[in-house]
Amino acid sequence: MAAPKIILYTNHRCPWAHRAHIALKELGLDYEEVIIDLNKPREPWYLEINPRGLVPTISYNGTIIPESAIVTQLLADAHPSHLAPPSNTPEGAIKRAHISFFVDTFVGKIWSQTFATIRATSDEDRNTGTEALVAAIEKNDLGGLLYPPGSGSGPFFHGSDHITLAEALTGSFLLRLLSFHKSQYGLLGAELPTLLEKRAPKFYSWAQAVVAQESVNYIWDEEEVGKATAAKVKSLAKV
Ligand SMILES: N[C@@H](CCC(=O)N[C@@H](CS)C(=O)NCC(=O)O)C(=O)O
Repeated sequence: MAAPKIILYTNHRCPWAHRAHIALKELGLDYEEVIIDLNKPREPWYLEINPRGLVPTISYNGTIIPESAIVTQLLADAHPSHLAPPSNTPEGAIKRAHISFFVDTFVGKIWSQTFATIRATSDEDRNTGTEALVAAIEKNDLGGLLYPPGSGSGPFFHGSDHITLAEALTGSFLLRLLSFHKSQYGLLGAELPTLLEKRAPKFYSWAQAVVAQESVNYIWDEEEVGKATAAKVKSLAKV
């Protein structure tokens, strides 16, 4: 198969766009990136490409596809790999369903609580939110979803030795979840690592393994994103 011509419209500070970068790197696909400045209104040429004005959008051999989960899924489908098995066998379809449920749980229950906590305007609310975040990881049994009985012995989803679509769709959020408690950002409670280690050890060691992968962290600039996020939260609190 000829290498596809890929253009990714993106911004490295965006965790949703970051999903596509992880998949592209894992699949070893070359791509051109066009950085969209999110600090100013979208220009008409980009609104023609994506009327929602959001990143990411991909141009795959000239076909335009928006929305991070759809872009990432397209890449995994078009380039069969370790990310996800083909869906045309019952086993492959079931594995994909497990990945989808895990990602749905992560985004709906864990990231949503993380995002709410990041926007807290007092230390008290931040600490309450951090506790609720760890409680959500426990209650939704993220450890059990990651490593059900019969899993392999690797560190990734279902004990895989390498990153899967589950990690491609969650890794960018894990980078934030594992760094925003640091005092220079102050976006999550400082005790988060201790709480995770004690109450969600499987989730915590999985998350640490994920963020250590080059495919996950090659576009990540912690200081830039942490400081920009802290500044944004502060400006929103003043409104
Ligand atoms: N559901 C979208 C969310 C993408 C999204 O919210 N992107 C943000 C940046 S992180 C964006 O483009 N915001 C531009 C704006 O709101 O003006 C996806 O998964 O692709």
